[in-house]
Amino acid sequence: MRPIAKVLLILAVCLGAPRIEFGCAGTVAPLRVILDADLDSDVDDVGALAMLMNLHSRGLIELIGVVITSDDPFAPGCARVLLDHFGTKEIPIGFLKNQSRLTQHSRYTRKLVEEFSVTPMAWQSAEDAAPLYRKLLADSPDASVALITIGHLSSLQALLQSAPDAYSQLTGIDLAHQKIRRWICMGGQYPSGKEANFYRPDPASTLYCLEHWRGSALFCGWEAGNPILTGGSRLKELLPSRHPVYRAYQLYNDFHGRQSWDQLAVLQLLPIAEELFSRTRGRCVVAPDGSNHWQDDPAGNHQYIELPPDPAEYSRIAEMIDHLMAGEMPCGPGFHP
Ligand SMILES: [Ca+2]
Repeated sequence: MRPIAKVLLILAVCLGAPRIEFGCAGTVAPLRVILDADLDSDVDDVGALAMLMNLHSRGLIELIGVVITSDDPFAPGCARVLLDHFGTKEIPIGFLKNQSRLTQHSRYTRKLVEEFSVTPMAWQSAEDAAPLYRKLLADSPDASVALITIGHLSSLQALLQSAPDAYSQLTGIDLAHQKIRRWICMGGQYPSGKEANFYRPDPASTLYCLEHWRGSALFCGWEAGNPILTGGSRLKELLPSRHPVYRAYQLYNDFHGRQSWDQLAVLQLLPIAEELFSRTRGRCVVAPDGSNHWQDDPAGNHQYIELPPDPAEYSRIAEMIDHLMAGEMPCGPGFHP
């Protein structure tokens, strides 16, 4: 940490002020991250990807691939626009290709492709989701990858069901468990409920992934991201207007603010999340209709996050997320994965 930042942090702590300072750079080895997103109907996927690109561009993580689990044919091209804007043309994009029907239903994906692409990326040129997963994992050291899913789990199921191939002699399940150290999942409602990522459009994939996943999993439920409002006037002021993240939020609802379900999942990469959120250990049980309920178990390998008890903290978390989406970095060791 830079001396001035350290002084500011100490001052903030001493004064009991929850104020966040921004402008710090990272110094630690990067964690490898794969994002699996349904970049289409909602805009929080854009915010989550922007946060990851911020961390990646600072060397705090290494985003090794983005898997698009969506039926929007412009979603892969939109992801390409966002990644290219941050200068990361080398990050591969996967797409769930074996779908019977694709439908353009997003308020922003096609517009971003049309407005920002020199050569628009067609969905056909994206890699197929499961082979890309296999390639990325096979190229990674054991237990080195954090997987963040912020959409439905169809592509993850395809990975888990995949057979040995040229990338790896392991089955998909064995490859995933050998390489993925942490699975952070935006999905479900806790302690019980019915949330879209789990029940729409492919609840069978949720059931399959939850039944076959043997590693640790951290769930960020609907109720956690729901009161955290970002993407409003503050983000508008932080970003230049000629920016794909600015344009996505403008097209979505013209900066009227939006819940931060997906961004909370990305925030879990940072140590500060352990200070901000409590975690309950046990097991997430999913029904065939995609609804879920929680079973407490001190030895369980599932956890779900809970917001701080004081709602005043929500605005602090929202401020943090807006700045991270806008490419800024709060000061302090809690922001280094
Ligand atoms: Ca999402």
